[in-house]
Amino acid sequence: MKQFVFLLCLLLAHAAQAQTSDAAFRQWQDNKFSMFVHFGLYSELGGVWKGRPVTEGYSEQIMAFAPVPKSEYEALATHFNPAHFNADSIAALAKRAGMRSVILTGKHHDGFCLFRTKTTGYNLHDASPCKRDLVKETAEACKRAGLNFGLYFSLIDWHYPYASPMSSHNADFITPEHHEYTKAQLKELLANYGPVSELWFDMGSNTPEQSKELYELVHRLQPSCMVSGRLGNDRYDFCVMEDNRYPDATLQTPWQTCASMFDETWGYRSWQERKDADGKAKEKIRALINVASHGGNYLLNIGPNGQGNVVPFEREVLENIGKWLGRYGYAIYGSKPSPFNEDFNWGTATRNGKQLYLFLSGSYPKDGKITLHMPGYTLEKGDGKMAAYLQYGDEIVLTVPASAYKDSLIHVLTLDFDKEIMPLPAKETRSAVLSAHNATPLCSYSGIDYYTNYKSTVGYVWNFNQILLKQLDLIYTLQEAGRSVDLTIDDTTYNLTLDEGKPQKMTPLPGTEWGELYLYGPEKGSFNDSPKEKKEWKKVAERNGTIACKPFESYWLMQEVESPRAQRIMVEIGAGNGVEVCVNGKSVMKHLNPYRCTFRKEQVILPLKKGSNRITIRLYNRFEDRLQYLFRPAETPVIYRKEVTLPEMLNGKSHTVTIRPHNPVSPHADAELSNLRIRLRRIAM
Ligand code: H79
Repeated sequence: MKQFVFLLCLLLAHAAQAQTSDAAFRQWQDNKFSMFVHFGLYSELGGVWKGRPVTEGYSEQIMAFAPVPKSEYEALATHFNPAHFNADSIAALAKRAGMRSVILTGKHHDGFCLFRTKTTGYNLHDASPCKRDLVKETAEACKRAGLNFGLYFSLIDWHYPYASPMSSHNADFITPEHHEYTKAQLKELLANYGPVSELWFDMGSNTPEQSKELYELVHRLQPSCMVSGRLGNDRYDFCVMEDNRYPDATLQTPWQTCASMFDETWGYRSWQERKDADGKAKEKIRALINVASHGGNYLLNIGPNGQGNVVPFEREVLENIGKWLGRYGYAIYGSKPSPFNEDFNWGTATRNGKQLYLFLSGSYPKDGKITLHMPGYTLEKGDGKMAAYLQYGDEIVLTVPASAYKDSLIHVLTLDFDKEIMPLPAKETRSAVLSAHNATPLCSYSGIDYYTNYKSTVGYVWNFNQILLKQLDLIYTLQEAGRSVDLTIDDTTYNLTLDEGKPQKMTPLPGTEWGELYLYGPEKGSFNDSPKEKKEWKKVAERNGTIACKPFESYWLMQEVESPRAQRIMVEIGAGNGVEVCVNGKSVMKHLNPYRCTFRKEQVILPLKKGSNRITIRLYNRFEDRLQYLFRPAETPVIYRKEVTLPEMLNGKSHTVTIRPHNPVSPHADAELSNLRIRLRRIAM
């Protein structure tokens, strides 16, 4: 058979889309901790309408949840006078809290602008007796205080007459008129207030063209302004988790968690039960540690009242956090994420140069011991008093007294090593076949809008031991054929095209038995929700069909397959806006389909174990009123093999291999490489 040996070309790395400079990324990532300020007409109502506390929804959205008639809500502007809103004292509070930037709600969903604008009279300067521009005041106060200044900007607008009507989900389509209105306001915001460190777009559901246009507009006017994930369609500089959510992994791209003091509201709520500020501060310090240890930025909100006063409880919480940062901020600022690939019960870590910082933010380890696996590192010094340190080969063992955890303060231990600490290798793969299933995924967050935003897999990394490495095979399906990938072996990146190499049939083993197909649903939710075990399965007669389905709803298919041995089988899956496949409870593939794609069929390889296997498929619908599905064994199960010969033999035992799409349209989009496998050839000695 003809041998396909491919010459490998060295890749010159360059970004697929013109993006913000590296310096802007670094500066933004160095913020670590920032202040969000939710302030607007809603602050005046403080979560109360006509004497009744509005318990539904967030208080900044009281107009929707009370509901408040539009004319009555807008009339609030005529006597809104936040005389106590003092931008300098807010900036001073941010500084005391150890925050590095302030992000103010320039315009929230209600459409009321805190800035003077020519686009509408519905702004604090022109509609209210105070005639102020709080964007200007805050931008200037931040400048004076040496803080970065950023703007929150809602992409939906309940005032603008030509926008989509108010909905229950806020992820509304943006009309062409509204898009123009947004552009006009952004031009003012980016021209009139000096440097804007980030534009925190929120909600709405842009088309890819709308997201692209706004992204480019921002960067044309202020190249260093970082754009938030909620602009959608993977057009953003930093990922944003859902409100008050935290990722469980270090991401490959800059990211942020935005959090409110209480999950229930961002805007001022007069009747909020606040209780203990020390406990709240500790909760938020833990959150900040969690975020920093995963390499993110933490944006913590305050909601001043209608007069513009900061709520004393919120002030106290921030000052408490500031005190903690005064003592232990060195372990947060300038830090890099934890070098470990796992989360621990005892707490977590960050690193900076040769120093490792351990945060005792979890629960006291049963035997008082913290064990760190750090091959190749020598501990030079552990900071005295609080713990005893010992090194046994690759293991570092700390003995920590219970008192270190009982203290009201969360303590940090510093360990000095002989050299700069790098991310430790991902778990070692012992198999000679590298696949999505034994890889460590490289993650980002990808999404069209708020409800589709999910943890994506942008690449895979493997570590393995092999003394001599010269040849490997890439094995893939028709699904990946034609794609261009970057394969990094140790420190060298090769750009390869997955062309149709050697085809090979992939027939299921005799004795593989397919059960009936079952369906469950519909169920509302975000695409990021973790798969739950469904119970009320209903048999479906057809392997392909169409079901009525509302936006934001998912259906699940369930298939049991009996396998005589462990094997991989190829199946065909058809779904609409998004799809996730789990085998025996483990997610093996998850991605959104191109924008508003109503049906997409793909080949997927599934790893089965010996005996009975349960395959569940989530069919996610964001936009349509029906959902077309397909699930069956692949009709032509063919895989392709491409032989790769390295320019020279690699010696040394331990290797790292990374695979990513070449020049992806967005650094956040899923790699869609879950079928790909890499077989390492043994070299005959
Ligand atoms: O400005 C804050 C929120 O008003 C805004 N984002 C943060 C930063 C936001 N607007 N819409 N959403 C977030 C989507 C959230 C929807 C839900 Fe809910 C949160 C659904 C359930 C909880 C809204 C609030 C509906 C019920 C409570």
